Amino acid sequence: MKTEISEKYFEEAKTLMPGGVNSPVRAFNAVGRTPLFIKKAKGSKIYDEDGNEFIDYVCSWGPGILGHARDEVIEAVKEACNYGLSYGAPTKKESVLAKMIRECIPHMEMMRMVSSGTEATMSAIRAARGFTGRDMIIKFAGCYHGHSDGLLVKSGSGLLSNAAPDSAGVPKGYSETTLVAFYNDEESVKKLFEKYSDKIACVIVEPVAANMGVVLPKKGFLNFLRDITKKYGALLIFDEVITGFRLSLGGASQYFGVTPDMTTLGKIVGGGMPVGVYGGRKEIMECISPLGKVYQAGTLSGNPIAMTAGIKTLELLMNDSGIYDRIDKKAAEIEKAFLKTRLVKVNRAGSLMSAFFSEKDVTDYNSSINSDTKKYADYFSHMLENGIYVAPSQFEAMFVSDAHTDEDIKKTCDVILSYKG
Ligand code: HOZ
Repeated sequence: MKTEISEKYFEEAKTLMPGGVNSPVRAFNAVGRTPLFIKKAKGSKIYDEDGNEFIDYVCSWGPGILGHARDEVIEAVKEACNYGLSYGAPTKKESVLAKMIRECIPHMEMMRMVSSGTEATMSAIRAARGFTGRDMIIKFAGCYHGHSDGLLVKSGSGLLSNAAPDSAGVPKGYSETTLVAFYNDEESVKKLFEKYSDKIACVIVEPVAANMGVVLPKKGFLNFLRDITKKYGALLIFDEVITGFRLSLGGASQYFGVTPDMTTLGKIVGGGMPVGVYGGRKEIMECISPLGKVYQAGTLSGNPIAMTAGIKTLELLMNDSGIYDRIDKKAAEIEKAFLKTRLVKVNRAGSLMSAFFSEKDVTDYNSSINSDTKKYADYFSHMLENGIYVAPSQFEAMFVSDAHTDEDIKKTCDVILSYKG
């Protein structure tokens, strides 16, 4: 596989951006390789600057549920560009997208559009604090909710690959109000509520953890979170930046039948453009300025081009009753191939999955971080050298899209089965 051009571009990028990238995991540090510089993408494939072609299972870290550059989305975006790129003023499109979201996720009675998942979770927490008048929050070790100060405590994603789950540069005061519990461990949550009962504003959780690799909630865990937050007057926030519109039209809350007070969205809801959304019960969202006293704003919030990509993407999902079954079946084929190798444990929810190089089942933070990341790096190289692009870290998810063809899936399974460890 030729990589000269990517290598040359990376050398230059390193002189301009920290680590040569604008988001750490992209640097391929966790797999000990030089990142590929991508030239274009279409359907299930991405193409790098050296002319290599790959079947892509990163899918832009989740947004690409329809595959890359789906014609209808591209046409809608092109058309919208003719009318200007940004106004910093209300548009009809914001309400169109908001109504579609509310139709799919009815508990998001009122919402705000922002420009990233990080902004959505940060703002949801501020709303929860403003609404409850309490300061403390509970998050789970290994769950990643973007890079705002108070959430970079025992975090997942790139922080796990660097084996440094807490970021430098976060003042103590910020992290002191963040309490850390363990995913799938009810006792750890109970203890925090017993100790800080009326000080806890909210529990924020990825209903399917997908930033320590994919870890599924144990039966009853999400219901337990629903009950205990209610009991103590705290809000439950589902961070569905990854699972929203991925597991079902109603996301994880529909998939598992648990209704949180607030939900955050990103990735798919922007159809490949920078969009985040936070929302929930009307009485909570009425705390947001200019109605209420919780401030949050953004020049590019509700950007018309981003709204257009989101609307078209959701329209395609909502008008296609078979899509979730199709992507589930494709992912199940890949899961079967992984299991046949007997080299990995697989966790999967619909089209979202991880293969862990672990002897034991991966059910929580500790079993995830004890996976063999060296073996993962070796598997990553095997896949890449054979034309399959998977996440460059054990702790990121694999995403299957509707654009993956039967032929793609067969090739992917063959490459997995040819890996001998
Ligand atoms: N934190 C993102 C995945 N969980 C990575 C985003 C990116 O590098 O684009």
